[in-house]
Amino acid sequence: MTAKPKVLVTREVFEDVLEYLSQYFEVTSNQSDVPMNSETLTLRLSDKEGAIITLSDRIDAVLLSRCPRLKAVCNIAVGYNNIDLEACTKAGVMATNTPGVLDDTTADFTWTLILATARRLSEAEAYLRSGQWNGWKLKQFLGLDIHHATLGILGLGRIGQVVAKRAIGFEMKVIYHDVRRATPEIEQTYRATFVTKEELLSQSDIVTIHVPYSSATHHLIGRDELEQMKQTAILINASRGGVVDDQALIESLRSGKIAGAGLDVFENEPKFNPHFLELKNVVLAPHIASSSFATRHKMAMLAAENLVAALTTGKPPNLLNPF
Ligand code: 8YV
Repeated sequence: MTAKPKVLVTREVFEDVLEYLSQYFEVTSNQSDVPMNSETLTLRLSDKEGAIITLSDRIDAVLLSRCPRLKAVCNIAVGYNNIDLEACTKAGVMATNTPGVLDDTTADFTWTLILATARRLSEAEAYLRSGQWNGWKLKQFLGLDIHHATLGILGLGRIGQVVAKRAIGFEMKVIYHDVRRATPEIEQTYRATFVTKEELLSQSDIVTIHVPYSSATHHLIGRDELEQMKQTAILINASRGGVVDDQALIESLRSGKIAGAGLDVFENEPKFNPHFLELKNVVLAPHIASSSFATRHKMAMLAAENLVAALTTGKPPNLLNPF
């Protein structure tokens, strides 16, 4: 009997996912969930053929040069900016992600941020919890109406489309900008009108971002873009840290150039810019947009299925770098 291939699961996952992987592989897991720095990750991967990884595990040329047996790295995430795809291809390593299974849940959370930010929920709750509430006031925590407002979606991909679909119930006007214009069918289905980035920024009451992070989208929203937004508008980011220039956003929120922001992602997670904490007009979440029980389970299982397919057939369903 030949020995089973050795694989590493870098973070805690559901037990049934480990059981499934164990049918095919000799699994080293990390159920104690201690994050690994890049040296530890490299050492643990040096004798492995495959890995289930997450966004905090950086896979680059240096690591790959020290892990000669590695054939597949399978992200538990749809975003894959933690993986240097070119380096993987050069090293003959398959890389996969988990598209599709998290669209609804991530769009739902985007709406959680939109509503909470527009209606100033974090600020109002903090006020109540601190014992300051001493009576009803007509002008207390006046917020922004979502219904019939203009929603600007930057990136009308899988998640952006579901966000647009939810907007129909709020009878909103939906505009979008993307590097590629959507087909007329998609525009019709989601009742979304294509506009330039400048038009989107200046017309939207809510700007919500749904683009992947890359050098092309680094600081897609910076000082200039924030200047173009309405003073009454809010910015929502449940995509990736780095797409927004956090320092510029903090300055805009502080000076009232825009009304508020709802953020699930930050530059330098988890060590985000502490000045966010001083601001009342921001709703903050620790990168949990896809975190429903069902969806995180689907993501982990899909990553495991990708790894099994990669190491048994060489054809994982969500291969990012065909070669
Ligand atoms: C994940 C995400 O929870 O899928 C993504 O790209 O940002 C989140 O859904 C996270 O990346 C875990 O690796």
